[in-house]
Amino acid sequence: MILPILKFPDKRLQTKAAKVEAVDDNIQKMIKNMFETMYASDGIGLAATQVDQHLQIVVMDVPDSGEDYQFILKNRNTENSKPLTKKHPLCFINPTITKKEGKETHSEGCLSVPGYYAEIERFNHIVVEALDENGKTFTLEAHNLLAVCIQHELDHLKGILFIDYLSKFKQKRLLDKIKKSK
Ligand code: QAP
Ligand code: CO
Repeated sequence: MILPILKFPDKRLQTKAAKVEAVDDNIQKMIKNMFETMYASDGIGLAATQVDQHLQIVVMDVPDSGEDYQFILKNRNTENSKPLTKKHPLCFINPTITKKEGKETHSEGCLSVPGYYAEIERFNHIVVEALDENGKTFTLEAHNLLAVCIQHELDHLKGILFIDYLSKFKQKRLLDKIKKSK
Protein backbone atom coordinates (compact mmCIF):
# COMPACT_ATOMS: atom_id res chain seq x y z
CA MET A 1 0.00 0.00 0.00
CA ILE A 2 1.38 3.36 -1.04
CA LEU A 3 1.01 5.93 1.73
CA PRO A 4 0.57 9.69 1.28
CA ILE A 5 3.76 11.66 2.06
CA LEU A 6 3.54 14.81 4.19
CA LYS A 7 4.96 17.85 2.41
CA PHE A 8 6.77 20.85 3.89
CA PRO A 9 5.53 23.16 5.50
CA ASP A 10 3.22 20.59 7.14
CA LYS A 11 3.68 21.00 10.92
CA ARG A 12 3.34 17.23 11.48
CA LEU A 13 6.86 16.87 10.00
CA GLN A 14 8.09 18.49 13.23
CA THR A 15 6.78 15.65 15.43
CA LYS A 16 9.31 13.73 17.53
CA ALA A 17 8.93 9.97 16.91
CA ALA A 18 8.40 7.52 19.80
CA LYS A 19 10.43 4.34 20.29
CA VAL A 20 9.03 1.12 18.85
CA GLU A 21 8.21 -1.15 21.82
CA ALA A 22 7.93 -4.43 19.90
CA VAL A 23 8.54 -5.31 16.26
CA ASP A 24 5.19 -7.03 15.70
CA ASP A 25 2.96 -7.74 12.66
CA ASN A 26 1.66 -4.17 12.58
CA ILE A 27 5.17 -2.71 12.54
CA GLN A 28 6.24 -5.15 9.81
CA LYS A 29 3.21 -4.18 7.70
CA MET A 30 4.12 -0.53 8.14
CA ILE A 31 7.72 -1.23 7.04
CA LYS A 32 6.45 -3.02 3.92
CA ASN A 33 4.21 -0.05 3.08
CA MET A 34 7.07 2.38 3.68
CA PHE A 35 9.34 0.49 1.23
CA GLU A 36 6.52 0.45 -1.32
CA THR A 37 5.96 4.18 -0.87
CA MET A 38 9.69 4.97 -1.13
CA TYR A 39 10.21 2.91 -4.32
CA ALA A 40 7.03 4.30 -5.91
CA SER A 41 8.34 7.86 -5.37
CA ASP A 42 11.91 7.08 -6.55
CA GLY A 43 13.30 7.84 -3.10
CA ILE A 44 16.46 6.51 -1.44
CA GLY A 45 15.20 6.99 2.12
CA LEU A 46 11.93 7.47 3.99
CA ALA A 47 11.20 8.04 7.68
CA ALA A 48 7.89 7.04 9.33
CA THR A 49 7.40 10.72 10.26
CA GLN A 50 6.97 11.51 6.54
CA VAL A 51 3.98 9.17 6.30
CA ASP A 52 2.44 10.60 9.50
CA GLN A 53 3.43 7.60 11.68
CA HIS A 54 5.38 8.97 14.60
CA LEU A 55 7.49 5.94 15.46
CA GLN A 56 11.27 5.49 15.11
CA ILE A 57 11.33 3.61 11.80
CA VAL A 58 13.38 4.40 8.69
CA VAL A 59 13.65 2.55 5.37
CA MET A 60 16.44 3.13 2.89
CA ASP A 61 17.85 1.89 -0.39
CA VAL A 62 20.90 3.84 -1.51
CA PRO A 63 22.29 2.87 -4.95
CA ASP A 64 25.95 1.89 -5.02
CA SER A 65 28.53 4.62 -5.09
CA GLY A 66 31.77 4.86 -7.11
CA GLU A 67 33.67 1.77 -5.98
CA ASP A 68 30.77 -0.66 -6.30
CA TYR A 69 29.99 0.73 -9.69
CA GLN A 70 33.53 -0.15 -10.81
CA PHE A 71 33.13 -3.63 -9.39
CA ILE A 72 30.06 -4.24 -11.54
CA LEU A 73 31.85 -3.01 -14.66
CA LYS A 74 34.75 -5.41 -14.02
CA ASN A 75 32.30 -8.29 -13.87
CA ARG A 76 30.50 -7.22 -16.98
CA ASN A 77 30.74 -10.57 -18.77
CA THR A 78 28.91 -12.45 -16.06
CA GLU A 79 26.67 -9.63 -14.85
CA ASN A 80 25.72 -8.21 -18.20
CA SER A 81 21.99 -7.97 -17.65
CA LYS A 82 22.24 -6.47 -14.17
CA PRO A 83 21.50 -2.80 -13.72
CA LEU A 84 24.37 -0.56 -12.66
CA THR A 85 22.91 -0.20 -9.22
CA LYS A 86 22.34 -3.00 -6.71
CA LYS A 87 19.37 -3.09 -4.39
CA HIS A 88 20.31 -2.61 -0.74
CA PRO A 89 17.10 -2.36 1.24
CA LEU A 90 17.86 -1.38 4.84
CA CYS A 91 15.45 -0.89 7.72
CA PHE A 92 16.39 0.92 10.95
CA ILE A 93 14.16 0.72 14.04
CA ASN A 94 15.04 2.81 17.14
CA PRO A 95 18.34 3.88 15.52
CA THR A 96 21.17 5.72 17.30
CA ILE A 97 24.39 7.03 15.83
CA THR A 98 27.31 5.94 18.03
CA LYS A 99 30.22 7.37 16.06
CA LYS A 100 30.59 10.25 13.60
CA GLU A 101 33.67 11.44 11.74
CA GLY A 102 34.79 13.72 8.94
CA LYS A 103 32.54 16.59 7.89
CA GLU A 104 31.70 17.12 4.22
CA THR A 105 28.97 18.83 2.25
CA HIS A 106 26.60 16.82 0.04
CA SER A 107 23.65 17.75 -2.12
CA GLU A 108 20.43 16.61 -0.44
CA GLY A 109 16.80 16.39 -1.41
CA CYS A 110 13.72 15.09 0.39
CA LEU A 111 10.45 13.45 -0.63
CA SER A 112 8.75 15.95 1.71
CA VAL A 113 10.34 18.91 -0.12
CA PRO A 114 9.97 17.78 -3.77
CA GLY A 115 12.00 19.53 -6.45
CA TYR A 116 14.34 21.26 -3.98
CA TYR A 117 18.00 20.42 -3.37
CA ALA A 118 20.64 22.04 -1.19
CA GLU A 119 24.23 21.51 -0.04
CA ILE A 120 24.25 20.35 3.59
CA GLU A 121 27.22 19.63 5.87
CA ARG A 122 27.15 16.14 7.41
CA PHE A 123 29.51 13.52 8.81
CA ASN A 124 30.98 11.36 6.09
CA HIS A 125 31.60 8.28 8.27
CA ILE A 126 29.21 7.05 10.93
CA VAL A 127 28.36 3.99 12.98
CA VAL A 128 24.68 3.35 13.65
CA GLU A 129 23.00 0.86 15.97
CA ALA A 130 19.40 -0.18 15.38
CA LEU A 131 16.94 -3.06 15.23
CA ASP A 132 16.20 -4.62 11.86
CA GLU A 133 12.73 -5.52 10.51
CA ASN A 134 12.85 -8.75 12.57
CA GLY A 135 13.66 -6.92 15.81
CA LYS A 136 17.30 -8.02 15.82
CA THR A 137 20.03 -5.57 16.90
CA PHE A 138 22.69 -4.66 14.33
CA THR A 139 25.58 -2.25 14.01
CA LEU A 140 26.42 -0.70 10.66
CA GLU A 141 29.40 1.35 9.57
CA ALA A 142 28.38 3.67 6.76
CA HIS A 143 30.22 6.11 4.52
CA ASN A 144 29.46 8.80 1.97
CA LEU A 145 25.91 8.97 0.58
CA LEU A 146 24.66 6.13 2.80
CA ALA A 147 25.99 7.91 5.90
CA VAL A 148 24.44 11.19 4.74
CA CYS A 149 21.09 9.50 4.09
CA ILE A 150 21.07 7.89 7.56
CA GLN A 151 21.69 11.28 9.22
CA HIS A 152 18.97 12.89 7.07
CA GLU A 153 16.42 10.19 7.95
CA LEU A 154 17.28 10.14 11.67
CA ASP A 155 16.72 13.90 11.69
CA HIS A 156 13.14 13.28 10.43
CA LEU A 157 12.51 11.15 13.54
CA LYS A 158 13.49 14.18 15.66
CA GLY A 159 11.23 16.48 13.64
CA ILE A 160 14.13 18.08 11.76
CA LEU A 161 14.22 18.74 7.98
CA PHE A 162 17.39 19.32 5.94
CA ILE A 163 16.17 22.81 5.07
CA ASP A 164 16.26 23.69 8.80
CA TYR A 165 20.06 23.94 8.35
CA LEU A 166 19.76 26.64 5.68
CA SER A 167 19.87 30.38 6.34
CA LYS A 168 16.59 32.09 7.27
CA PHE A 169 16.87 33.92 3.95
CA LYS A 170 17.00 30.69 1.91
CA GLN A 171 14.18 29.19 3.99
CA LYS A 172 11.95 32.19 3.32
CA ARG A 173 12.77 32.13 -0.39
CA LEU A 174 11.79 28.43 -0.53
CA LEU A 175 8.55 29.05 1.39
CA ASP A 176 7.64 31.92 -0.96
CA LYS A 177 8.30 29.69 -3.98
CA ILE A 178 6.06 26.91 -2.57
CA LYS A 179 3.26 29.37 -1.73
CA LYS A 180 3.46 30.86 -5.21
CA SER A 181 3.21 27.46 -6.91
CA LYS A 182 -0.04 26.65 -5.02
C1 QAP B 1 17.22 11.71 1.62
O1 QAP B 1 15.63 11.71 -0.10
C2 QAP B 1 18.50 12.11 0.93
O2 QAP B 1 12.89 16.35 -4.79
C3 QAP B 1 16.29 10.86 0.79
O3 QAP B 1 11.35 15.44 -6.79
C4 QAP B 1 18.53 12.54 -0.38
O4 QAP B 1 14.87 10.02 -1.32
C5 QAP B 1 19.66 12.07 1.64
C6 QAP B 1 13.20 12.77 -4.18
C7 QAP B 1 19.72 12.91 -0.97
C8 QAP B 1 20.85 12.43 1.04
C9 QAP B 1 20.91 12.83 -0.27
C10 QAP B 1 13.34 14.12 -4.05
C11 QAP B 1 12.38 12.29 -5.21
C12 QAP B 1 13.79 11.82 -3.26
C13 QAP B 1 12.74 15.01 -4.93
C14 QAP B 1 14.98 11.21 -1.19
C15 QAP B 1 11.94 14.53 -5.96
C16 QAP B 1 11.76 13.17 -6.09
C17 QAP B 1 14.43 12.19 -2.13
CO1 CO C 1 13.69 13.59 3.86
